[in-house]
Amino acid sequence: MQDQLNKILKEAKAQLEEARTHAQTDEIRVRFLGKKGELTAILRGMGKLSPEERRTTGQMANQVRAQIEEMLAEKFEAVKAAAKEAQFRKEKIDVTEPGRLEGLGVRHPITITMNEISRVFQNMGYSIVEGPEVETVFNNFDALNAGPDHPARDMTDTFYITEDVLLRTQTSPVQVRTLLSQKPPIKVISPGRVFRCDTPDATHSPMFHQVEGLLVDEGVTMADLKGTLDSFAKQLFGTSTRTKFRPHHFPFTEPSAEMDVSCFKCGGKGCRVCKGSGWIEILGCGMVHPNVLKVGGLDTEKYTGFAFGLGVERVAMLKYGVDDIRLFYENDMRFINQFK
Ligand code: 2NL
Repeated sequence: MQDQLNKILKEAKAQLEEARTHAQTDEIRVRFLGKKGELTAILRGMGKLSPEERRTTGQMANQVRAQIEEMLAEKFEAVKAAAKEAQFRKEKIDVTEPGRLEGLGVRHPITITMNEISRVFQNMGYSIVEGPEVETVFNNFDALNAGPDHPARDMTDTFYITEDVLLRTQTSPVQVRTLLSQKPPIKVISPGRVFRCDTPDATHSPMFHQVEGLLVDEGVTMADLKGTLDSFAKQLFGTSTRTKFRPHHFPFTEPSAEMDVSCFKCGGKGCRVCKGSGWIEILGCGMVHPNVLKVGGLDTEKYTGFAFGLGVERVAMLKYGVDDIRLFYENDMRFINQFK
């Protein structure tokens, strides 16, 4: 029986050396010390022994049990530490590793151009005003002297939402709101999106951007308009830029004009950008029509003003040499990233 106990002790020791996990160790505990375990079986069989033998065997069995318990406790500690170590290894991170660089966005070329235009006018003392893209027919047409029969009001040119509500075709309705809510001197620009019922092609898009400007005060003349817009052209396209004004027609201004700038590419000699003429058409302008000033309740004998409007896409295409307006709306990063 004592041989058997020694064998059990040796066997338990051998098996525990092999054990690697908590589960394996616990299996060994059950195998040797459990109710159906080998040591328990021996203790049960001790009834047949003489009292003398029972004492010595009992003592030895208790020692073996204590030793196995001690080995088990050590092993449980060891596998616990090993498991912790393995988890640490798995979760280890290198805090010195450099971060992954997120791709930084860039400003859209239309935003860059609109900001440049706006900054020039802000430096001349103009305030920026904004308004809704969904407008009333009154603010977009009636107030701008484009009466019920004006061709621009046509269903085929304008996105109507209802009979009285539309997507603004220019940003002038923002300035109409300004005329209705502020007293002169008025000196504002209104950059923003506008909408026209056009089929897209290289030079047309149903949505594009505009910057309009309005100045109303006592004694404003065409000379103020010309001086302001000439200064604007020199700031945007370079100090050697010359301007010329050609008569034109808009319902909201009288007289009306279009302003050309000398070609910033060839300086006026004639090239591909200016189509050989040396001049590039850049904006529409004029003296605010008295009917428009009257919408703001102004005394047209006392107050006069000038206004202008330009297409941002057109300026951006000229400045950057982009030959198709649709490139601005595809958001292909290979295109957009070139304007950083
Ligand atoms: C163009 C021409 C223009 C205006 C816009 C305007 C606004 C008010 C009163 C009078 Cl509130 N006029 N705006 C004036 C002349 C021309 O835009 O070709 N835009 C792309």
